[in-house]
Parts: sequence; C-alpha cells; structure tokens
Amino acid sequence: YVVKDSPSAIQQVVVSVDRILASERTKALIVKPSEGCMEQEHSLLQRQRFEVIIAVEGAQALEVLDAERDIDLVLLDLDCPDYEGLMVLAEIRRRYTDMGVRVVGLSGRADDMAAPRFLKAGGDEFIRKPFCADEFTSRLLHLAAIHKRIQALSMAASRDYLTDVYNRRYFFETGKRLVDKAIRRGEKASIAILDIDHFKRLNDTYGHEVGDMVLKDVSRQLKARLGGRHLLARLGGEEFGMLFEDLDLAEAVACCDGLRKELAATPIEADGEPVTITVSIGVAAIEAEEAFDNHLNAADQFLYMAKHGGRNRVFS
Ligand code: GH3
Ligand code: MG
Ligand code: MG
Ligand code: MG
Repeated sequence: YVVKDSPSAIQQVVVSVDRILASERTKALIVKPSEGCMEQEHSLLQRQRFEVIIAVEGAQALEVLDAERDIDLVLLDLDCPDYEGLMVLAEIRRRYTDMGVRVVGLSGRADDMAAPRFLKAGGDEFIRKPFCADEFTSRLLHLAAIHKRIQALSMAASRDYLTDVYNRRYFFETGKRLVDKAIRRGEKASIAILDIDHFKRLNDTYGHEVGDMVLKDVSRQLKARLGGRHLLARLGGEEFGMLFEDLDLAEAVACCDGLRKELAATPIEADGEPVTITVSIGVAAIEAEEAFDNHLNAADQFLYMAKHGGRNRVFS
C-alpha cells in the first residue's frame, strides 16, 4: 500500500541524519605526553563546545577509547620522544577504522616527513605547531562535521524509518554475528519473532494512518521493555525480530509472555481512539551449531503455531 506524501528513501535518510546530528556534541580525546601539555588545544576545543576527555600517554588513551566507545576525534602529540605517537596511532587503527574514530596529529618538529608518515599510518589530519588558532579550529570543526555526518548516515541506514527501531538488514547482519559469538562461547541466547494479530483488519477498520501509529507505539513499548539489552528490529510489515543475549529458552519465553501481556493490556491512543491489539510470538533457543537463518525459521514456525493455536500467545 502507498501512503500519500510518504518521503522517498533519500528524503528519509536526510531527515534521519538531520535528526541524529541535531542531538549530538562532538567528543574529543586529547592524548598528552605528560600533564601540562596541549593546554591551548584543550581550551580551543572547549570554546567550540566539544566535550573533551584527557588521557596521559597511549595506554590510557586506548583504555578510554574502549570504555567510552563514542569518541569522535583523537588528538595526538607526535613530539615527545619517549611517547610514540605513531605507535599509538597504529594501535588505534588496529582496533578502529576511520568510520569509528578520526585521529589528528600535532607536531612542532622541523621534519618534512612527519605529515606523510602520520597520514600514511592512518591519521586523518596533521597540524603543524605553532598553529594559527583559527586554522586549528576550522580544521577540527570540518573533520568533526564529516565524521558526524558519516556516522549519522550509517546509523540511518540501519534504522527502520517509520518506527526508528533497527531494520531487517541490521537484524540479519548483527544477529548473525551475535549468534556465532554465543555458539562459539557456549553462551545462552534465544531468538523470537513477534507478529501483531489481525493487523489487516485493524488497517481496514481504522485506516492506514492509525495502523502506522500503532506500529510506532508497539515499537516504543518493545524498546522500553527490552532497552539496550536485546536486539530489536522491524523485519517488515507488522513483524518484529528479537534476539535475546544471555537468555535461555525458558527465560526468553517468560520475557516474551510479559511483553505479550503488557501490549494486550495497554490500549494505544491513535487519532483520539484507544485501540487494543494483541500479538503472537514464536521463540526458539540458540543452542545447536545451526546457521542464523535456521534459528529464525524455527522461531517463524513457532509463530505459525501460535497463530493457529488461537493468537495472543507465545509458542516455543
Ligand atoms: P495475522 O493475525 O495472521 O498476523 O493477520 P494479519 O492481518 O496481521 O496479517 P496479514 O499478513 O494478513 O496482514 C498484515 C497487514 O499489515 C497487511 C498490510 O497492509 C499491513 N501492513 C504492512 N506494513 C504496514 C505499514 O507499514 N503500515 C500499515 N499501516 N500497515 C502495514
Ligand atoms: Mg501474516
Ligand atoms: Mg499479523
Ligand atoms: Mg505478518
């Protein structure tokens, strides 16, 4: 079906990117060879409202990068002899691509090869000291803007536009990785498919706009219940995939039954009318060394049984 004025795929991405960019501050990590260095850089970044984190030496910088996860820029001083900036850069690049973090090198040495060496090793921007404050700020703002835009694009590409939960492509990519990891480490995991009951009838009764509002609200409720702990995605139409890390079958079934009851007990306010929906869920354990698709098919078959068993129920 086609909703009037539905934005094109490109428009959807642009809107998503703008939404993401509007809410984000740039986070920069300054790696100092010792206390008291790089004070000027620090204050220039703060003046631009960057969120600044300080690490002294490379080992601490790598720890901070691991712990914080969402750092956009790293500033490395390349001059201190017993502090090897290039080695820190190499270690950062071993762990993160330039999609993950951008690295800026600073050097005051009269060495023509410093910049090419740094850039070839995976650095993104090289600034010679002493620098003009305006140039420093402009270069970093420019780099931060590009980085933020690429990150927002990649985030938009993994989201479902209507509901803002992850999309089918992301569920398959990430789901495969998580299932492999769980099997390899012998950890518990379960997979489920949730499908709204008689959704076609709901659309026919109230119209597609109300149907869309219901999809958004069901997504919001699922996200609130599952939080960041489990992978949730809209697989298509009125169907959602869930991957439960660290839950065995019994625990996943209990979780799904909680979701089912809560959804059935929460009328959705759509266009001034309270709409009540129910859902059916199929759950399968990730235990055998099976491919991701086979686990998902198993969950789908249980979903089919839940539908035939009368809907508004969980089958496993
Ligand atoms: P069952 O209980 O067996 O799942 O029945 P159902 O009606 O929910 O399932 P069916 O697969 O027959 O119909 C799903 C409907 O979902 C048909 C389609 O028009 C509607 N749908 C799919 N995507 C969207 C959407 O993005 N928005 C709206 N409003 N409806 C959608
Ligand atoms: Mg169906
Ligand atoms: Mg359905
Ligand atoms: Mg369906």
